[in-house]
Amino acid sequence: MAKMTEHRKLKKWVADMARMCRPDRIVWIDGSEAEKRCLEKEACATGEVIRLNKKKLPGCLYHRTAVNDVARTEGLTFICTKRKHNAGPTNNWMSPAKGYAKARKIFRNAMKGRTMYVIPFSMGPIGSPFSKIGIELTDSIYVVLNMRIMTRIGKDVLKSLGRDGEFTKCLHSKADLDIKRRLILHFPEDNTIWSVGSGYGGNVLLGKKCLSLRIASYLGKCEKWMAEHMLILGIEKPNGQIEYIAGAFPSACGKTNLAMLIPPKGLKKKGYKIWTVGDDIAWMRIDSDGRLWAVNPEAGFFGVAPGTNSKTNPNAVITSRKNTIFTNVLLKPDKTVWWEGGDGKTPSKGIDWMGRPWKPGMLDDNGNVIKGAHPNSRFTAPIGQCPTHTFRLDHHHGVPISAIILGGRRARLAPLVYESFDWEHGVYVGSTMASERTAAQVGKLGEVRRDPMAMLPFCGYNMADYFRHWLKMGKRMQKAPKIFHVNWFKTDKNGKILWPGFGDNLRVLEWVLGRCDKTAGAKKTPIGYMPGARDLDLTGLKLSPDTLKELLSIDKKEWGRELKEQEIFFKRFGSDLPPEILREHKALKKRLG
Ligand code: SAT
Ligand code: MN
Repeated sequence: MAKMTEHRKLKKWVADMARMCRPDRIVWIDGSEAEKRCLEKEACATGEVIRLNKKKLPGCLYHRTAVNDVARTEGLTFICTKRKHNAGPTNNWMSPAKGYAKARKIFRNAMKGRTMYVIPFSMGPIGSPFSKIGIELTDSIYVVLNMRIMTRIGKDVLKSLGRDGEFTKCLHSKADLDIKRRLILHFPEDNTIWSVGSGYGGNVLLGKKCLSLRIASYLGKCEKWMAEHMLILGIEKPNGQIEYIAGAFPSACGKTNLAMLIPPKGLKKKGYKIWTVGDDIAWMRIDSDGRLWAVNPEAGFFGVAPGTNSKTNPNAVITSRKNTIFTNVLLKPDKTVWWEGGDGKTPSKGIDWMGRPWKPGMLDDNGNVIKGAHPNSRFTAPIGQCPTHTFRLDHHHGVPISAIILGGRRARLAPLVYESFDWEHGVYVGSTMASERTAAQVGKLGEVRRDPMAMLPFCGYNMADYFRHWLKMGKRMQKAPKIFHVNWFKTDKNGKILWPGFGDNLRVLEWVLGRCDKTAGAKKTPIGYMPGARDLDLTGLKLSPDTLKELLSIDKKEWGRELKEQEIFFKRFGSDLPPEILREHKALKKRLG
C-alpha cells in the first residue's frame, strides 16, 4: 500500500516509526467508503465502537474512552523547543532531546499486536497553498474514523503532497492508556507531534489542537498569518450582504452553539440568516485587499454533547442525526444516545459513559448524582451535514472578517459587550481574557484563569511573542477587523445567568456589525464603547430594565481588583511583554480613575 506515494522521506519516516512501535501491520488510509466500512466492521467486532440504531441514527457509532481519559490533559502537554524561552512562561517545556527520549521509551513496542494506520490529512481544502498537510500514524481505529470526519483525508492528500511536499509528522499510540505514561509533545522546530497514552479527542486527533493551533500558531508567526482558537460565522443582513465574524472563546464556552445559532423571532423577521463556517479554529491571512480573511481548516465538529438540544442548538441536533460518532454519552437500550440537557425525557435506564448500568438519580459514594454522560462527552459530525454550513467551505482564501469577538465565562466583571478603541487596545483586551475552567480540560471546575485569546493551552510559542505578533498583524492590515469583548455568562448576586444567550446572542452581534458599518450608536466608557439600552434590538425579549442595566454595568471596585490580577499575570512575561500592552493597561487604569 505504500505504493500510494513516492515520497521517500515520508516512507522512511513511517518505516522508522514502525521500527520503534512494532505494529503487526501497517495500513495506509485511502479515504474510500469501502475502507470506512471495513474499519467500522473491525472496530465493532472488537468492541472499540458500537453501531447505533440503524433506523434512528443511521451511520452513527458509539465509543467510550478510558475513565481517566476524558479531556485534554494540559499538564502532560509540552512544547519542546531547544530554548526554554521560546516556549514561554505559560507552556510546559521540555528539551527536544528529553522529550523524544522520554516518549520513545513509551512508544517502544507499543503497537505490538496492533495495526499502525497511516492517515494522510489536509487541514484546509486539499491543494490550497494555505492548507497544511499532516500524516498521522495511529494504532486507534477510533482516531482514524474521527479524523475522517474532522479533516480531509486519503489518497488525494498524498497526491497533493507529491514526492517531496512538507508535512507535519504526527505520531500517536494509545499504548497502555496509563495516565502516568501519557505525553502530548510538540516539536515546532521539527514540525512534529508525538502523543502517547491517551485515546481522547484533543489529545489524539492530532490535526486539531496539536497541529491546527500549537504547531500552526508557530508557523503563522514565522509566515505572517494567524492560527486562532476561533469560531467563524457569517451573518446575512436584511440587505443580503454577508458579514463574517470570528470569535475566540475557551473550550466548552459555546462556540459551536454560536457558530450555528438560529436568529430569534424578531431578528429573523428583519431578514437575518446565519452561515456556519467553523466552530473551533480559524486560520487568518491578510489578502490583497488589506483585510483579514479566515478559513476553517477543519471539516467537522467535535462538539460538547451535554446541554445540546433542539432548543439550545437545533442545527447541531440535525447535524448529528447521521454519520456521527458519539463519545462518552449515555447509551440507551434501543441503541440511541442521551445526555444531560439533551432532547427527550430522561431515560429510565441505560449504560453510562463508564460502561455501567445507569438509572436517573443514582448517587456515588460521596452522595453526588452520577451523570449518564460525561460533562465533556462529544459528538463528531461532518460540517456538510449542518443545515447552515457556508457555501464557501472550500474557498481557499476563506471569508473576510469584519469583527473579532473575544469572550470568556465570567460570572462577574465583564459586561455583556464592549468595543475596543482600536486594534492595539483590542489586543490588550485579548491578552487579559479570563474564564472559568470547564470540563474540557482536566482540573478544578469553575476556577478563573487567565486565558489570552482563549489560546493559553494552544499557543505553540512564547505568548509574549504571540501578543507582539498580533500587534504586528494589526499594523500590516489596511482595514483591521474591529475587536469586541463579550460575556454571555454574567450572573446576578444569586448566581443566576442574566442574559438568555444562544439565539439571542445575535442581538449583540447585530450591534457589533452596526458598529462596523457605523450605523449603531454607543457610549464611550473607560473600558471601551458600549451600547446604550436603546442601541440593542431587544424586540420580543423579556428582559427587565434593571437586568439590562446590570448586564451593561461597570463596577469600578471589581475592575480595580481585575487590574491588579492582570499585573500579576503580565509579570510572568517579564521584559518580554510588548510595551504596548503595558501602555494600554496604564491607560485603562487612568481612565477608571
Ligand atoms: O478535546 S478538544 O481539544 O478537541 C476539544 C476542546 O477542548 O476544545
Ligand atoms: Mn476548542
